[in-house]
Amino acid sequence: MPANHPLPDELALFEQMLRVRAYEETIVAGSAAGKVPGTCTSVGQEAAGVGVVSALRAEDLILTNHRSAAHLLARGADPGRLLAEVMGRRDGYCKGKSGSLHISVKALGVILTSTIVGGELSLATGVALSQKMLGRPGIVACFFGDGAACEGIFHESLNLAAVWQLPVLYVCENNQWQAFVHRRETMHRDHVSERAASYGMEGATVDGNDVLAVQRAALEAAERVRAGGRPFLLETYTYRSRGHFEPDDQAYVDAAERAAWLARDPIDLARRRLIESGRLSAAAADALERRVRDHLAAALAYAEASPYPDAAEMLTDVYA
Ligand SMILES: Cc1ncc(C[n+]2csc(CCOP(=O)(O)OP(=O)(O)O)c2C)c(N)n1
Repeated sequence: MPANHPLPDELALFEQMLRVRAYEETIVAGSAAGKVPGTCTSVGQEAAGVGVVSALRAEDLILTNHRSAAHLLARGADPGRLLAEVMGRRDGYCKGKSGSLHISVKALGVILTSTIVGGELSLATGVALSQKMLGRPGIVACFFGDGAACEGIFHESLNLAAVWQLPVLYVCENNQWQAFVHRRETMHRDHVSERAASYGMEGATVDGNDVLAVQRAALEAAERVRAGGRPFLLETYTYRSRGHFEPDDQAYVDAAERAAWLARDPIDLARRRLIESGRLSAAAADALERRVRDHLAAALAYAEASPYPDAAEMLTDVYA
């Protein structure tokens, strides 16, 4: 069952973030070693993804983008099957045919990953229309970046969802980067959420590195979508700590800006808060981290042991 019943508490959120970080670091190390194809990681954005997904219900649906590990793992995806998918193996969630950029896990309500930047925006609007027409209870959570928010499809999708009163929680993960371009070069304002007003929609920005703040904001936003049957634009303000994809030397990144964000690493913040409040000792936090890493090592071994699909399967389960 997808995570959120009961609502994950601070400790559970911390563990989920550790899992996402360990998963991404497995990809970073595996790609450096030539074992795993390089891909886009969400290091630094764990609180933004985990916090929002923790606020969703089992019947809610998710559409996401190329930086989707936190959404999938927080929803309950198995890291071994995700790694197998990224590595093109038969035991991957899409039998190794999607890689990380198109993965879907229908059993968990993750309808699709779009690598067409902004593609998920219009598709989420369409999925929400079908939810409404069929009288289904789940709302649709749509994750996208600040770069996608600068594309025309953002306007069309949000405008239509507002006019037709569709149950979509649009979640902009404003991680300051759009591939190799800083968002300051494509946006005059710092925040995407303020655009909601122009659609007659509610919007809010939350500190995307504070997992509890994200969970609270997402619970409130999702409740408004659920109760009012209308869209909401939530912006999680965060930072992409690593490059656009692996490998990427980040030579184009402003070192001072990166250092300032790294000092607010979401996992360090959550760990410190748990220790200061007495909920967790430093030794217990270290042990938890080791357990999560061991689990990821086993997940990688599982993925490596999974065979490649047979050549005869090349044209099955695909449209084109
Ligand atoms: C329509 C389209 N244009 C360009 C690209 C190449 N591209 C892939 S990711 C990316 C940056 C997207 O930035 P953002 O939406 O902020 O997401 P982030 O990568 O920061 O998570 C670009 C330009 C693409 N995949 N699709």
